[in-house]
Amino acid sequence: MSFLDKLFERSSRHVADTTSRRKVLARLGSLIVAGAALPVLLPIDRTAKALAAEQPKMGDPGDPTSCDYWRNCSIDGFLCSCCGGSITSCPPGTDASLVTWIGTCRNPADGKNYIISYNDCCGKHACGQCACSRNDDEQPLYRPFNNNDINWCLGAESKIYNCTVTIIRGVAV
Ligand code: ABN
Repeated sequence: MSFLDKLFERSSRHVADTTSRRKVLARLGSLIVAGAALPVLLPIDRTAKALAAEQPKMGDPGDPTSCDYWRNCSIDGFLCSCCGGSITSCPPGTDASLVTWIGTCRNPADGKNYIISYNDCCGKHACGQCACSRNDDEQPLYRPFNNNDINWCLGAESKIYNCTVTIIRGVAV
């Protein structure tokens, strides 16, 4: 075989090797897998998404500093929105308890029942503002798992109760 024949054969084989359908598909597959993994692996700030999920789609009517506000249907405590925090965030210097009282409240804007957790904020003396005691579906204290007159900070690092936030956990079905 002449030198030129060999050269052409080798370069044709190289082109065939690197552009085969199988290779192109394999590369395409790798790109798709890598593309799907990127949003999971990168440190993307998802706070906005979490907050959007936390807000009921059809509105959130009422005054969050009032005991009559719909999310407060089963609360027993001081509203953090009157204590330097908000309905969903603890005041500076306090941390939310992980164990909580759970209630189900009807949002008048869309007529749906939402599961609400009443997390106590712990670490500073009792706020003393906007004391609310609505207690829908509450049971007497001798049934402690169905009673909300409990300091949930007892399960937190600091046992000192400051106020309570009301966080939407989902729609009740
Ligand atoms: N969960 C609110 C609370 C805190 C301390 C004592 C009673 C109720």
